[in-house]
Amino acid sequence: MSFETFSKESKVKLDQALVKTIETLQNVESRHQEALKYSLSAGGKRIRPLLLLATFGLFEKELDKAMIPAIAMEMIHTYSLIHDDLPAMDNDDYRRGRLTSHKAFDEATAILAGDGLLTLAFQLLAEAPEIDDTTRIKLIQLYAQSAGPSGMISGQQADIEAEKTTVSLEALAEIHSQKTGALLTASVCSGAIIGKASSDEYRILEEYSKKIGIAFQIQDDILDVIGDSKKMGKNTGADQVLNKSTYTSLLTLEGAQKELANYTSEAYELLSQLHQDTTNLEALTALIAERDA
Ligand code: GRG
Repeated sequence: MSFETFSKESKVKLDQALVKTIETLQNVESRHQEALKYSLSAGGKRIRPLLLLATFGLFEKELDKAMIPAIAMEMIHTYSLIHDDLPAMDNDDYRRGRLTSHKAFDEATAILAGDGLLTLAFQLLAEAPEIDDTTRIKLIQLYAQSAGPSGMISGQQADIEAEKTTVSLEALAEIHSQKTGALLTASVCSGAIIGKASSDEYRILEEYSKKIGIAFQIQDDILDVIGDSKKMGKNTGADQVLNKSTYTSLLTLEGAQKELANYTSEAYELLSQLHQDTTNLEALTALIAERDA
């Protein structure tokens, strides 16, 4: 199966599963349900669930077994975007080409939508019938660690603190390995866990995921400089803070592009150490490094 077919078919399945999960929830207040559906069906590249499925696909052909962990990951990512867009954080009006949750609804509804998605992700993992209990515990641990205080939350807090000062390149990489990288790493690693990768395969894939985590952020900074089409509106938040350290501010645009190329080629090199067909992961690596939004 080509990457185009894998990606197209998987996105259709992911979109359907996300909407169906929200529509079939029991005892849900209607405005909350509407807000959950609004943010989950706003599009988005679905990079994290695709990474999870592509990694799992190295080990098994039938991808359905990994579908619930994949949508749970997308829910955690979507929660982080809803909260990141809030007035207290980045104060953004647009996300994924439409109004942010707090603009389309109101702040309280957006906060609750984020809370709902984060919690629901763990409920789905706990209930997933296709997953054996040992795998389930590993996934719950990994998702909590990557999204929580030892992962994305600390990355976000460190990013806010870094606005007050100039940070080194090493510190910047550390911040983004948590803020942006943690969920990307967890996506790849969960695909490897569900696929029962050997310890050597797991180590290679984890290292690979860290490279693409940094590559993702460098390209995000590059897009902020060369014309960011994704925001489609005012951004008064962190990315726009004067003198904020970014890959482009620390390295220049050209330097950041070189750094991106270095991380990307290291990612490809790691994939080449695997014995499986890594076409889909290679294509996702290219997508991360070359995306325009
Ligand atoms: C507020 C809990 C909390 C965490 C925020 C990840 C994060 C931490 C904030 C997101 C802000 C941001 C724009 C970070 C830059 C990288 C990033 C995560 C971009 C958005 O991810 P994409 O490009 O988005 O995968 P789509 O819409 O395609 O899913």
